[in-house]
Amino acid sequence: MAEKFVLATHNPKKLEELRDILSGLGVEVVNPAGVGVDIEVEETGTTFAENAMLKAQAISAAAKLPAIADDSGLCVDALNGGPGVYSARYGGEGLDDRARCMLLLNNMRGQTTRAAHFACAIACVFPDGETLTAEGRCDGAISFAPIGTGGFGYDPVFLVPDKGKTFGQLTPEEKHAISHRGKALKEFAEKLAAKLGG
Ligand code: ITT
Repeated sequence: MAEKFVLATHNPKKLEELRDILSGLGVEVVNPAGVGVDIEVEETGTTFAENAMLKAQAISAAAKLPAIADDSGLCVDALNGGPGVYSARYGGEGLDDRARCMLLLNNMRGQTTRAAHFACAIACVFPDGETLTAEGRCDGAISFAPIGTGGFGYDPVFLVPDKGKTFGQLTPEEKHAISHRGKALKEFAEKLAAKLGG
């Protein structure tokens, strides 16, 4: 029987991407609610890797199952790497994805240096305490206006220079092939396959 993993995220769009990319792995993935777990993990770490580990540890302990967490964000050079680990909370609790994109564009007004990257840390914690980790990064630039309706979060304002398109204009498959999450999960999948004896 396939081993069951809990995807330790409350972000439905992120969950969809994680499920999509992990679907080729031959493992069963469920969300926390699917195993009766409903806890909010405080992201007190200062790095993506620390926060991913905090989430995976808490959910694995609560579910008594292996848990996979993603901590990710957008790091903008002209904003000294911000919003970074604060990407989900940029501008405060009341904002939605669209408002956060507009806030970012406002804060970038007049900036000619548009370089940015997305970063993703994956942590997987097993009930026996064993851990697996992986990281991925995708370089790009901040656009001058939101373009495209695909993806989530900052996708409409993240330009991929090679493609001349934002993440918001890519199909899910095109995004996964080059994204921070796609790259981190590829590395993670290799480590997991080695652990599971694949
Ligand atoms: P969980 O902690 O429950 O997984 P979250 O959305 O709070 O959900 P993070 O703390 O990792 O997750 O914040 C990640 C934020 O970074 C996310 O809310 C987006 O705003 C942004 N982000 C991450 N990956 C992204 C992507 O692929 N495309 C666009 N924005 C992304």
